[in-house]
Amino acid sequence: MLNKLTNLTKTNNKESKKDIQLDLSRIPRHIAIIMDGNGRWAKKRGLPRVAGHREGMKVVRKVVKRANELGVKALTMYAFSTENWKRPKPEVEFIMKLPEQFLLTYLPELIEENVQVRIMGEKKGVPSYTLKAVHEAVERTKHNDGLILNFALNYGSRYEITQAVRQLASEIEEGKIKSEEVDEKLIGSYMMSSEVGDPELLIRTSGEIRLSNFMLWQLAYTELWFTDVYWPDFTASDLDQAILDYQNRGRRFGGV
Ligand code: V0D
Repeated sequence: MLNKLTNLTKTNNKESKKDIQLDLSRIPRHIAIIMDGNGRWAKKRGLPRVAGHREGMKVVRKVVKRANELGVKALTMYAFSTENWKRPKPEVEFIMKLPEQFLLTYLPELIEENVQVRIMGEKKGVPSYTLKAVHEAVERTKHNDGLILNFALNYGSRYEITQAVRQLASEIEEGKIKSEEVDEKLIGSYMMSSEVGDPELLIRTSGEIRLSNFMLWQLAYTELWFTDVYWPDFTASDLDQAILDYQNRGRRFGGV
């Protein structure tokens, strides 16, 4: 039986054009993305690092649009890690204003496209103006039922696991749960991403081949895809390529 196929045109360096075929019946439901290389992108152009973060925000918008067209159900984007506080204060302050910018510019489009904004991470330490913007995005899209756009903000995976263990331990102490009842499913339900489930595909841009404390529990069975492209240069066709590679891996190793 043939699955539905889509023809996409991929353009490389404005010269070579290559058709890529995506199987629309096998699109990953949940894609997680480590949006790395914004600062390096800016430096390469002689711009301040924050210019890269601003450009990176525009790419979030483009990727959401493409993912939505392809029928992806959830995107988890690593926006700010618990380690990112070590950066220079002005850079952190700039980044913390991006959610507000993002809303002002893109919220109407996101609502029109039926996107639901969600957040995962530790609220403590995040400026109130950032939380206000994020809260507004979540509130104003909570009645939508399309693509879930889940931002990991002040997120660290070991911290998340620690919280889950602490919560579980206290419920065991209180006698609400028996230790024998603790299994993988139960542990998973204590993770911040429990609503969106595990990603089938992880994308990391900018050439680093590591997970950097991102979704360690959830990535157990995930296909990992790395590219040298800096996040501000990432395009819809890079997303298509990542999904195509994911589908080809499935064909090699999956059941017949
Ligand atoms: C900077 C590249 C959108 C990565 C993308 C506060 C680093 C741009 C948001 C955003 C960031 C978050 C929540 C929300 C609406 C928008 C965002 C941060 C960084 C950290 F409800 N882009 N973006 N948040 N960058």
